[in-house]
Amino acid sequence: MSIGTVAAWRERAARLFPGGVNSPVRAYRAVGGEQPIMVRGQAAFAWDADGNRYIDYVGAFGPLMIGHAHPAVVEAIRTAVEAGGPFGATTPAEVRLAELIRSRMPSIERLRFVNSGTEAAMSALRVARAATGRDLVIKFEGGYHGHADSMLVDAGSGAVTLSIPGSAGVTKSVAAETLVATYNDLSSVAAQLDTHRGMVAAVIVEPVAANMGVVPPAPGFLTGLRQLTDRAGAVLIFDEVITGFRVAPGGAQELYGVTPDLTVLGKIIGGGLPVGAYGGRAELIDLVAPAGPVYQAGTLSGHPVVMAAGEATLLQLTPDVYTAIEARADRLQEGLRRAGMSVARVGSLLTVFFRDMAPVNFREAKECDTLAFGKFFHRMRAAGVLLPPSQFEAWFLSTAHYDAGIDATLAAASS
Ligand code: HOZ
Repeated sequence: MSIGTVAAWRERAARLFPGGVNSPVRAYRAVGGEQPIMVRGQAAFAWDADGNRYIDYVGAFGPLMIGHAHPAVVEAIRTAVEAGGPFGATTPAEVRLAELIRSRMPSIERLRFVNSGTEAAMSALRVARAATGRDLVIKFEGGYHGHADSMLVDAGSGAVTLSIPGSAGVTKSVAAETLVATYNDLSSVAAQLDTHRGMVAAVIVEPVAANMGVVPPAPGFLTGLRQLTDRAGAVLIFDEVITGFRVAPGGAQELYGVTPDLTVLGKIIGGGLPVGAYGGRAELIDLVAPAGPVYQAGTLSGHPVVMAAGEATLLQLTPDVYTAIEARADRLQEGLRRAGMSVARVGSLLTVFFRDMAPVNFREAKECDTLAFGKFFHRMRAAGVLLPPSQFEAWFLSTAHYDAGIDATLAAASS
């Protein structure tokens, strides 16, 4: 059976989906040119419908930390599919994955699985509002927490890529309940908390900003957030959808030694299948129905196939894996720097910024030369290296990005 060409599939997709895609960044609007149509992935490689092979740094925007089609994940999925379900009932798979998550991220005493990071962030905010009896939340300019209405205010990721950081369709009253602070600037958070004393339910933050490109937290920033939220009686929510189980076995909260009240998860815990989770202190999570009055539900939540894929993935992520992947990420970073580029990296997440210095906040990130990024992107693509198609997304390394792939990437970048 012919699989058809990239051009043919692209044309069919264009007739069906807005912008030809089912999520905006992949439409390539930020880099120009046309989106690829992908048909296969194996380890660190992905192939398009014309048979072109790429070293893949998109990594499905994060979840594929052990690469495409890892045999352990494929086997776990096959076994789970053959066992039937979902059942509209609890299964051992979700209990096992939850126990695994809790053992690596001890701040998560209890949790609830959902189907996406968006749902997880939205639900965590609902819990924070219920717990505090307050309406306002603080997020950071350029921070991305999915597409729930209240989070599409000065948002990063595709929203900044497409210059729509505040979405049409979000009511003024909802947007007004979201206050915005500057990442890496504690005084901006303190000012919002002072101005709205006793009214802020939560501060939600990506502990490593990764949707304005990768911007690491300045020393003391996360600790400062912990102190400020404690003082204000607000809930501190870490959105670890990207950093969870990636930057360290216990996520950014382990790496930086700061414990949030609630954590939002996604990506890796589904092994590449759709998933999300929110968890944290027991008394907060026990506000969720049916234990408590915060309603949140999902027919497919805790889907046994997704849980099996997530468990198989996390079981592969032993401590030595982090050492190996970081050594390669470091080599990539150093090579790119030697080629004259500004690179920010935390663990196996990195971004090449087209700016003299890697940015420390969203204002600086927006100063990047996005046209130069577009040219670089296409040069790399022509050399068989597929990067996330926006200056404002992270590159994701996997355990399958071996030295030969890093060498080929560096050769392409320096050509
Ligand atoms: N939120 C995703 C990246 N951070 C979007 C990816 C896409 O549009 O496909």
